Amino acid sequence: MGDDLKILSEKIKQKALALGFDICGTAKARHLSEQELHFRAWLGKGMNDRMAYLERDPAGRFNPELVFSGVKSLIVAGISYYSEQGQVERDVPVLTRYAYGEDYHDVIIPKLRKLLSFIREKVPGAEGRAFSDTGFLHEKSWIVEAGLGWQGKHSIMINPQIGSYFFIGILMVNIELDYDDPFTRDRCGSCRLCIDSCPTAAINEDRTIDARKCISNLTIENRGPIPEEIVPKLGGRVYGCDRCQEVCPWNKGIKPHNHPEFRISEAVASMTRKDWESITEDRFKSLFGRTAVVRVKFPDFRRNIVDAFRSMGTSG
Ligand code: B12
Ligand code: SF4
Ligand code: SF4
Repeated sequence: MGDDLKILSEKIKQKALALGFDICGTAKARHLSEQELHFRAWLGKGMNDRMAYLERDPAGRFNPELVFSGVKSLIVAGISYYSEQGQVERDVPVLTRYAYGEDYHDVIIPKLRKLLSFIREKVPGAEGRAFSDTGFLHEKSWIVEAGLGWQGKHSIMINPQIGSYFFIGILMVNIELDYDDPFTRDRCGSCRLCIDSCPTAAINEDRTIDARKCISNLTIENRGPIPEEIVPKLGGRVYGCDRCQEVCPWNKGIKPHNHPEFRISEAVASMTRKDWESITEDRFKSLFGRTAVVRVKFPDFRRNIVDAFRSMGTSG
C-alpha cells in the first residue's frame, strides 16, 4: 500500500510538471493552528488595510477540512513568471512582472483541473477542488508543508531552484497520498536586503507586510486615493511592485520561465510615455483584457498612472 501511494504521488507530480508547473509537492491536510493565530494577530493590527475579504472566515484559511469536507491531501504547485523580457521604454510607468501575461488564475485553474482528471483516471471516485488566489485558503503556508520552500523575510515564498517569482496553485483531494517533508530551513540567514530596500518600509520584522504601506496593495487592491506620503515613493510603479524580489539573492541567476501564456504582449511592452498618458478605457481593455491588470477598474488605473508619473524622478 505504501509503495502504491509513493508511485501514485510520483506520477501526480510528474503529470503536474508535464502540464507546465515548475514545482510540485504533496502535503497532508491538517489544521495549521499556529499560522492561524499569527494571521488573526495581523488582522487585529489592521495590517490588511481595506482588504475586508481577508476578515471573512479566517479559520477556513488554515483548516482545509472547512473548505472541502473529506479532504485528505493537498497537491501544491508553483509556476514561474520570471522573465527578462519586459517593458522596452524607459521613463514610463512600471508594471509588476506578474501582470505581463495572461491572468494567472485563468492559466493555473485549468491546469489543476486537468491534473484532477488524471488522478480520477488512476483513482476512480477521487474528488478535488482547485485554488489559486481564488478561495479562502492561505496558500503560502502550503508551500512549506509540501516541502517546496520557505517564507522569505519579504513574506513571499522562495524555492531554492526557481526563486520567488512563481504563482501558487493548490489541488485539494479526498485521497491519501505519500507526503513530502515540510521545508523547515530558513535560508535567508542574516540577509535583510528586501527589508532595507522596500521604498515604503512596508515589511515588518515578523515576515508579514503592512498592506497600508505596500505599493502592491495601494496600486491593486486600494479603491481610494493613494496616500500622499506614499506617492513620491512609487518610483513610477503603476500596478504592483517587485522591488523586494528584485534585490533578493535567491532571484539572481534563475532561469526565465518558458510559459508562452506569461509572455508580455508586444503592444504592452512597447508602450510609450504618450501611450500611457493618453490611454482610454477601450484601449485599457484591449491592452490588458487578458491580464490580471483588469482586476483594477479603469478610474483606479488612471489614478495609478497619474501618481506613477508624479513619482518619477523622486527616490522611490
Ligand atoms: C492578501 C494578499 C496580498 C496582500 C498582502 C501581502 C502579504 N504578504 O500577505 C498584498 C496586496 C499586499 C499582496 C501583494 C503581493 N502578492 Co499577494 N496575496 C495575498 C493573498 C490573497 C493572501 C495572503 C495572506 O493571507 N496574507 C496575510 C498575511 C498575514 O499572511 P503572511 O504574510 O503570509 O503571514 C503569515 C506568516 O508570516 C506567519 N507568521 C507571522 N508571524 C509569525 C511568527 C512565527 C513564529 C511563525 C511560525 C509564523 C509567523 O503567519 C502568517 C499567517 O499565516 C495570497 C493568495 C492566498 N489566497 O493565499 C496572495 C499571494 C500571497 N500573493 C502573491 C503575489 C505574487 C504577490 C506580489 C508579489 C504581487 C506583486 N508583485 O505586486 C505582492 C508581494 C508583496 C509582499 N511582499 O508580500 C502570491 C505569492 C506567491 C509566492 N511565491 O509566495 C500569492 C500566494 C498568490 C498566488 N496564488 O500565487 N498580496
Ligand atoms: S511589494 Fe514593494 S512596497 Fe510591498 S513590501 Fe515589497 S518592496 Fe515593499
Ligand atoms: S532579500 Fe534576503 S532577507 Fe529578503 S527574502 Fe531574499 S534572502 Fe531573505
